[in-house]
Amino acid sequence: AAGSAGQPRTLTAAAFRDAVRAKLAYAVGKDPSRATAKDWSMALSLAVRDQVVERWFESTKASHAGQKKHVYYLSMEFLIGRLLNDAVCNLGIESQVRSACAELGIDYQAQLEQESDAALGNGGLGRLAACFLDSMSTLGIPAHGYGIRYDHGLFRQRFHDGWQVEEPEDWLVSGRAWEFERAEMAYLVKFGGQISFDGHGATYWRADETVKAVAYDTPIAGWRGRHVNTLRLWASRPVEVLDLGRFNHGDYMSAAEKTIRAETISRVLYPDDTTAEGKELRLKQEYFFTSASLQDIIRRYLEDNDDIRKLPDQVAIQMNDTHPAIAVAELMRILADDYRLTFPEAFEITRQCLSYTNHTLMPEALERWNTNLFRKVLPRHMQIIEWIDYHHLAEVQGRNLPVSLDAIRIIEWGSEIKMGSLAFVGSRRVNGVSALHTELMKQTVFKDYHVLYPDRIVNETNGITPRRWLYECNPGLRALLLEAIGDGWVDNLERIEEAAKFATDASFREKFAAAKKANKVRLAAEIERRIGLRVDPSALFDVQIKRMHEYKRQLLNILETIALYQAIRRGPGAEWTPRVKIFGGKAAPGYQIAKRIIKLANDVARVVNNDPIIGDRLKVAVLPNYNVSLAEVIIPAADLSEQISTAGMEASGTGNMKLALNGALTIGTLDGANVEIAERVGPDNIYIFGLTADDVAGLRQRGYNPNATIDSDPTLKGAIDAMVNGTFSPDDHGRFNEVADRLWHTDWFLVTADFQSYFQTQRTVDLDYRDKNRWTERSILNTTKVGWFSSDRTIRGYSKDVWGVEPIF
Ligand code: 26Q
Repeated sequence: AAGSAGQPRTLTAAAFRDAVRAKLAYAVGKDPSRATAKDWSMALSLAVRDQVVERWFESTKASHAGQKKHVYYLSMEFLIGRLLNDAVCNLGIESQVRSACAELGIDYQAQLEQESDAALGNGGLGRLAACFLDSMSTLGIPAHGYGIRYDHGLFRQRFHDGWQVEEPEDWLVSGRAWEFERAEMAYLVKFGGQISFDGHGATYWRADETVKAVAYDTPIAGWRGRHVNTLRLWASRPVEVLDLGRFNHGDYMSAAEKTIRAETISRVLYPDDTTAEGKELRLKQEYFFTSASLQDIIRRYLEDNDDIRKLPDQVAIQMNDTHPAIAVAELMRILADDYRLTFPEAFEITRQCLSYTNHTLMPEALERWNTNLFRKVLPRHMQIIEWIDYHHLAEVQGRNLPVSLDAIRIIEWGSEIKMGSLAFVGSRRVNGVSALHTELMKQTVFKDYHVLYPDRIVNETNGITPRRWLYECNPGLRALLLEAIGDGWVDNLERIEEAAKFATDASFREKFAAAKKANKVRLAAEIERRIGLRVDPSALFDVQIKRMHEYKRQLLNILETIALYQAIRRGPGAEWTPRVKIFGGKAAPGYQIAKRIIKLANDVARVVNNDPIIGDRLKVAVLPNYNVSLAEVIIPAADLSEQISTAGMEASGTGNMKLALNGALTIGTLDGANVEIAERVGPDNIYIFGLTADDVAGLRQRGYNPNATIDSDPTLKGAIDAMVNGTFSPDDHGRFNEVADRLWHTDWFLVTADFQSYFQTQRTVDLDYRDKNRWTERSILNTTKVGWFSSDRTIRGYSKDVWGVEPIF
């Protein structure tokens, strides 16, 4: 049925049922009697996809006709997860889809679980990009996401004897309903070779390797399908399909070599979000997708415009961290070498188009490229970066400002390119992702740049999409909110505060608690299914789900678990608040200490869970392969959200927002967005403990000595001792010596410094949880006071402060 944008269309359950049948027969090629669950799921997705496609065409037409400025979000990672239920909910066709499934004799929920989880990202940064796509469609901002279509996303995690084992991920094996290959949308991307000048101003780049970037498009529907944007992911292909010469000579293997070499670029996502190691393939990935995206952006611009100088009027390009920061040099190269603008002109235009989001201040995670490697892979870009560095420095020298020239160099010691500096200098705006993080950017990593460009750094506190992270993943709470306040909150999340007045309403409280309980029963079943552990759904569910990192301090949580275990053993007769500690998270494959901490969690879990003295007072569930789909089951069931990073180190956090929105109370440090969450929920509804970012800086400056702290706290000492005396590793007493040594000697992440405060706060949590009514009241206040953390609000901020675009809704 045709309808204009914004108009709800009618889709009957019967029509949809017939559409699914037709897809099963004519697209999947199966008879209902022989169709597998995967076949049905594919047919269902294809039928839903048709509903999205109509609106997609309209949106594309509307954004061409409207001549609005277009947003391009460049990200190496898009952690989108599954799409079927997301599309169904956004289009508002859930009831029709469910009845159609019932008539066809298939279980909707089971179909959802057939879809592979698209894990084209590591964690927060990639998931943020996915939430932004949802919000840009919901707000009606014409936008494209650009990234890489990895054959293999983030590795799958298994535990072998409690140790993390990585297995390749294979999301494309059974076909993808949501993407369209655009074989005709292809661009050449060059690497290596030589640069020459013809003496008349023209520059030639004779590359020694060329690959083809082929587009795959996924439509992203916003709330109620009013607008649909595109996620365009690039796959790397050889320019020539086969080296027939070699093949004919019987050299079959080497005939395929170029194909393999080319396709390697988009083969696999780098699983390391810890250290920015300067690997050639990573640089090629970064350039590959950035170059293809910029070529595509300029091609689209020139469809409706003829003056390349006016590019910034129509185009805003966002760099998600420095991973696409080569865009600064690539856009200049295209403007100067292909369109024959001068470098100063090209630089001006580039700086008007690009903006950069920083996600970390940790020195080891800031990207740097060795100049020799860089020159080998991207010789022309090396020249351009040298030009930028030289001219930028000269300009600053002329201004006589109180900055250190060494600190603002892009190329350090002539041997390393600092990508953060390149991105900063080439951007119109640079943003941090929480108020605290942005402040620290100004005071630390970008201090000197901030003196030079005091208006360039802005804050855009992260947000999350309430569609996926409440409406879709928490149907019980959704229904309760719809009944109490209608559906205005779904695309205007601050309106969820209208339900705050029910925090003291006995009947609402009861229903809210019942919804939480049902979610906990669901999670308990999932825990039993995955790891065979039975947990009591009325216990306090204490959740820490995030990548394994020393700064995120899973170790602090585990030490507290050990200390609690010891306390229960000493006095099992006391009134303990039953608790289930739930952990989920992957460690980068090369991050040895993080992997050992996973082993520690599993070892502690085994001992605690099998100790008859402990019983249901304490259980530890370490869930393997944490991903978006598992998050959707854990988050709605959480009572307590662990956000316990060393203050000053977590740029923002977004899991903190998801958990609070679903009614978990936070136990956390004053770090990242926790600070802003605390401001909004109020001190009575959050557990803040530990050192502040200032304390941390001061302590580190003075030189922290953990010995005294450990020696003076028997609880802490007892926990660390148990870790090294074999209590949890009877088969290998020394297994955790290195972990303990780090605590005794440097303790860079200040686990010991915060332990006492953390442990005490957890005991307050124990007492508070016993008053179920009061806890539910505070849980409701968390849900209803965090509406500001919608990614819709974040995207409005970018639109106004960074991109200069107007949302159409
Ligand atoms: C860099 C170079 C080479 C290989 C990999 C990488 C790499 C990949 C991923 C570096 C970093 C990442 C991911 C970083 C990340 O997820 N950061 C998180 O971003 C969130 C969204 O802003 C914040 O909420 C988190 O605080 C921040 O840790």
